[in-house]
Amino acid sequence: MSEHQAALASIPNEHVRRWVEECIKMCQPDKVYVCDGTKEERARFFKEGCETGVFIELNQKKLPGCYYHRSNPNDVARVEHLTFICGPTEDLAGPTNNYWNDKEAYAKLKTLFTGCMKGRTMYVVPFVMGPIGSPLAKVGVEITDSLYVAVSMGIMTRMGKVAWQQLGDSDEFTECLHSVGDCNPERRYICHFPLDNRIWSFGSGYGGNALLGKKCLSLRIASFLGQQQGWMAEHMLLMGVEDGKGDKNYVAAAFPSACGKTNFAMLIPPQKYANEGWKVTTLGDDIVWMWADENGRLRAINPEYGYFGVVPGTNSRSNPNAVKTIQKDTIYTNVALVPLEDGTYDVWWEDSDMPEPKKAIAWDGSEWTPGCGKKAAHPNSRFTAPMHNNPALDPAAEDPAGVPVSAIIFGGRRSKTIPLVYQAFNWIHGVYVGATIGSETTAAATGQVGVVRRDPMAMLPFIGYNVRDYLTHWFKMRKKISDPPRIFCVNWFRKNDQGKFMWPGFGENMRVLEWILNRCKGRAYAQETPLGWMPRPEDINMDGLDLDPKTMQELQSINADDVKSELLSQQELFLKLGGDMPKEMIFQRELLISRL
Ligand code: GTP
Ligand code: SPV
Ligand code: MN
Repeated sequence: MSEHQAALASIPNEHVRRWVEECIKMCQPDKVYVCDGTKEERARFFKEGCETGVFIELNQKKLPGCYYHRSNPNDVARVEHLTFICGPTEDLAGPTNNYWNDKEAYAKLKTLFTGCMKGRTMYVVPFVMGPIGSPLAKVGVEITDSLYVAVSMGIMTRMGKVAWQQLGDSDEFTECLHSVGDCNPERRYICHFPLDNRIWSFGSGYGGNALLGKKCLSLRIASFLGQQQGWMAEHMLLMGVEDGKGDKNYVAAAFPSACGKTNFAMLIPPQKYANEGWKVTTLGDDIVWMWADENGRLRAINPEYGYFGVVPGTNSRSNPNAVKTIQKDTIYTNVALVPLEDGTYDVWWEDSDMPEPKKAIAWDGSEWTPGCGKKAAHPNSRFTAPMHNNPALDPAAEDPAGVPVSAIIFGGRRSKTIPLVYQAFNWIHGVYVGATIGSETTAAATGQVGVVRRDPMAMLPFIGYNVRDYLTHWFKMRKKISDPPRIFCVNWFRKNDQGKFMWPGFGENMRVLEWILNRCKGRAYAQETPLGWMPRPEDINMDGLDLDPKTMQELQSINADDVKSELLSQQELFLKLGGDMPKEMIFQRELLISRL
């Protein structure tokens, strides 16, 4: 126990110390280690991890500082059916979350956590979400028995001593308790206690279930705090756009998991735009916290410090900035390993720049050869990379004051019905548009892939409280903002009858972004449609893009029958909320019906 005492004594905050002491008693680790966030510590962690099989070192000439990690094949995505909002009343969780009575949840999880770290090391990981000194920055402390989690938290957050400085003597920190346990899906629970500012996660070592600063703290707990305190936590990217004439604007966009946030945030404008001086810079690729400043401007920060991005499909045509970002100091999880002649390893995935290897080790550890009928990389394989690796990082990415937001974009993955782009008539209509977004499910969460579901603001799995209060909060935010951002809806994923994407996407999305920004400035033309304001095909700049005008017309077409079916499928959300649906939502729905 004396070693444990020494670790405890090194924790400068007495509230954290007391909590860690309780967790030691419950989890009974062999060792306790308090992370300091230094480079030396990270090097030690990787060395240790390579010795114990947590990490595999990649070829350090080609990929300096890069390591491979494989999670359990039963544990490669978020588990929404095992994710709970816990509290004294079911009303806290609302109709879109799994609810668990807090007393029962604590009781059940205590039985699992008791003794779960015997023979293991407990890592105590202090971290800050948000730029240091930002009015919204939040401190969390994660206790985990996973070395992979401790290392990843060091990339994804501002981790170590800096968190003790930010916290001082305060007791305002999120308690994040995590154990991989025996990684059995039957004993896997991701529990949030918003009223206690506490997260207990057991039985998973995968990203969103285990890196508790990310979805658990920065979206579920933060969205609850935001509602209480008058700010917003959203599943959004944040980007800067310069137009070459000295004008710079910031855009936030919410797309569901694996629907294009990282790619859009790192967009490189097509040649024609680059020639004119257009430039896109990244502030964040997954999470945004927003508040109204003293002048009534909506300002935004990215609480994270790194990117946990989808690997398959990442190449120098789709996302050159991401390719550059993951050349050093990156963890690759669940891609394929390629043994090299000198005994070292490279990585490979579907749609990468590298030619298909003759032989590889697939994401699940099995042998892989071309044409063997299975994927080499898991569709939800990920990179974990420091944001400072991004050559297009925005200079304001660490500004505690954040950036003003000119436009908010909602989007989904829709092979049918939804046009390329339209603008909401106003904030209230925009909230309705965001709230009724539908999207085809992806491999980022376990379960069926490709089924359309309602995903309000791309936050369905991440709203940490009642969706009724969440939507009301969106409507209410309008009163705090003097000149609200304009709101848009986009869909990069519409397909033709042959099942091919009609829109080239990626860098070419710049053309849609230009129209969006011009609309914000009152400079671009739009026509009124039942859905909202839409560009005519000639209002989207097509210089240098070889796209049939007919395709463009199809991309923007609205079929009244399809929109009626869409209205009917929105019913799913309305029925779930029943009498709790905010009246603004009902009015907007009626208005849309009458426009049709
Ligand atoms: P999370 O990290 O899960 O929140 O995902 P994300 O929203 O950041 O998605 P990401 O940018 O990683 O993209 C997911 C998938 O969508 C990748 O396979 C991309 O290749 C694909 N994708 C992204 N943008 C586009 C686009 O403009 N057009 C098409 N057709 N596919 C895209
Ligand atoms: C997502 O699923 O939206 C992600 C990955 O960004 S995870 O961190 O697992 O949530
Ligand atoms: Mn995400």
